[in-house]
Amino acid sequence: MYIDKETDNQIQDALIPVVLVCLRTTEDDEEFDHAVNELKNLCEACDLETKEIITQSLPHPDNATWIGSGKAEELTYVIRGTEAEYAVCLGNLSPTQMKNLQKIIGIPVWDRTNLILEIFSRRARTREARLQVESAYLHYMLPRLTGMWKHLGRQSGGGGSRANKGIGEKQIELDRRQISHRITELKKELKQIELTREVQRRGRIRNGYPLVALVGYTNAGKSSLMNRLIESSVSSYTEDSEKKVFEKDMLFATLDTSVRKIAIPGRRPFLLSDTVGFIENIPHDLIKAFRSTLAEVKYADVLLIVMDSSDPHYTMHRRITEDTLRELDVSGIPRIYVYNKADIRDKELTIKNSAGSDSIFISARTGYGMDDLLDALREILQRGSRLVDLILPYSAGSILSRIHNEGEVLEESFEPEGTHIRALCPAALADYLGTI
Ligand SMILES: Nc1nc2c(ncn2[C@@H]2O[C@H](COP(=O)(O)OP(=O)(O)OP(=O)(O)O)[C@@H](O)[C@H]2O)c(=O)[nH]1
Ligand SMILES: [Mg+2]
Repeated sequence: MYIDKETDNQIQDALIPVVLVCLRTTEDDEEFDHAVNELKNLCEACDLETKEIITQSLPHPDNATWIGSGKAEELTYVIRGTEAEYAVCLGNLSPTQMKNLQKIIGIPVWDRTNLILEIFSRRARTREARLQVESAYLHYMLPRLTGMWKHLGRQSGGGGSRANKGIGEKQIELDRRQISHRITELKKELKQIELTREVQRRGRIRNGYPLVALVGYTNAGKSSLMNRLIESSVSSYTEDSEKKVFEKDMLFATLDTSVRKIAIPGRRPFLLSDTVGFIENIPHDLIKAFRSTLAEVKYADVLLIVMDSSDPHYTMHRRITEDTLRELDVSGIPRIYVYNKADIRDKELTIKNSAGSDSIFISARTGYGMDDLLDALREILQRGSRLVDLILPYSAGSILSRIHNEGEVLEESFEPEGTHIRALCPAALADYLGTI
């Protein structure tokens, strides 16, 4: 459920006991174990304590109750024994399955989408992220309103008489209208925010910095890599280089897009964006809601696909990341595959990166492989760049700073006639310098 500030505080005080209900439709043990483990981690990220895991193997989910009515009865005993307050399901349930299962077991049922929405609603910090999550949550709620007002009938003592049923239905209709109205409002407000972002983005393009985007599975170490690069950055180049981003061993630590300027001595400055992590079967409404946040990725010059190379499932994570990128329609952007956490994978760090490869092993924690990564980045950004060698009069300060911003300065000396500069510049800048 979407939780407001007040409830959020109450929940954070204590862990809530839950039972995981895992429907197994796959033969593959490893795939299933990975999914169950991930569900447990998602619960943890939401302050829910797993008391018991119930598994049901079926070729297809049961239309009425998702796990079948026999298993649902069995679940009620487990719930009684564990005092679980929620049943968290591995999978997504239809509104009917959710309603029926809830009726049998007598406690609220959360499916995976619900759980992810809950985490997102707690983590969202910026106005945009909050509105996006609210919009995704309302879309999720709309078809699930039926049955929510049953208690109205019961409270007025009618026990299902026609008149009392009417109260609930009227309330649902009212809610539905209110929710639809709110969705329209949110859409408008988000559109406005998106326009502002677009203006900021264009401003950045005018500044000429290349944009590098960090993408990858949640918890791979994207924010840690960003912080490591911020640390190596020269703070005098930019005020916001000190602003580190939030990193934590937790699924979906990052929800908001942050962009920082990275200016490492001897290298061409670039903008780096950190974005929300991906996960398998990410709820569709959520992808839709976060599309504008992820638009940053669309405008990137290079994508750094970050993976936790110490996780046995990193190839699966890479596939999921690539599938999500395909959905975002960013197939033409050059990529570097960044195998992070090399310090766990190989404690001695004997892995060597080969020059020219698009797969780089690094450790955001120890700093291992950072130069190799920056070299790989330089190589991609230099494609199409040209060497410019000229003397600029001292009055041309703005052109000089443009070369510093957009190009990579190889040599700079101060002569009586002006600044002698040798730099690798992107084609557009080199063309412009040719005309002055
Ligand atoms: N040992 C080790 N741990 C790392 C490394 N990089 C990141 N971590 C840890 O991995 C956890 C997740 O790191 P984050 O940087 O928050 O991961 P993220 O990809 O930004 O995750 P989301 O924002 O949730 O998508 C944190 O506990 C980090 O300290 C590394 O190179 N080595
Ligand atoms: Mg992060």
